[in-house]
Amino acid sequence: MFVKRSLKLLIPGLIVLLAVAVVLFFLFTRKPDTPARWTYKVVNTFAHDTKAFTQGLVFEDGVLYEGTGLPGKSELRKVQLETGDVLQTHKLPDEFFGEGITIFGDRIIQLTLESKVGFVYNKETFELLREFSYPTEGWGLTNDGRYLIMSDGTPMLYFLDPKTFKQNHKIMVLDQDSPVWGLNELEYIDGQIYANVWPTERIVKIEPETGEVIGWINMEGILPPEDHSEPVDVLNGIAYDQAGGRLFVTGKFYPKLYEIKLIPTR
Ligand SMILES: [Ca+2]
Repeated sequence: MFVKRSLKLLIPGLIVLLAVAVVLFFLFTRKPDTPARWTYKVVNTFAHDTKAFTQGLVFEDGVLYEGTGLPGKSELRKVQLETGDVLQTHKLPDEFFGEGITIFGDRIIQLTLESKVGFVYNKETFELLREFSYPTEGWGLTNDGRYLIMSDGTPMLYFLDPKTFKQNHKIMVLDQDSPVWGLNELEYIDGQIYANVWPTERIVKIEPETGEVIGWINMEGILPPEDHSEPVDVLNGIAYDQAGGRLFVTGKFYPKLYEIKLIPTR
């Protein structure tokens, strides 16, 4: 009698345990989800300098900071959002091809394409404070508040110590097991990394812990045909206004900079 009663109690418990085990098995052994898809809506359009070969873009305290590329034409700039006016510049020596920028505290950090040299500036004065080196090419740059995060055109993202500029760790960006090549300009937004994918009109959203692609933003048509004046180049440059929740994008030599909203398509 006692055994029967125990079994009566035990069996439902075992069934619950089995159900939990099955759920856990599928949760932890499943393949990565198909990435989400977004398109965009332009909510504001601003002027952008058609001489700016945009390689880095950041928004902070009401102004844009922009890093531009090409030898002899590379600069660090402070730009007024509303007018596109260049408020402050620092020109790089002619041999350097400027790349991604990020703001970390009171400093601005800027990469270069093939020189394997990065520059650290005073955010207010643009005074060059120091240089550092890294072993790869330099493409995009952002930070998560703890590490600098850089791309080099491969599927890798490198997490650098912001004081020593040494690599702490790296991740490979995978879209359901396929490496995503051409990771370019970067922006860290609310715990996710957004990256322009060179030379496309797509932005990829990345999970920083694993490198898993969690979404694709299709930016096709962002530059209307009437604005395709030569020598307009590719979409590049993502900046986020944390306080205002505004997302900005532009491109190399683009005449416009856009504030966009993301629209899920599935
Ligand atoms: Ca950026």
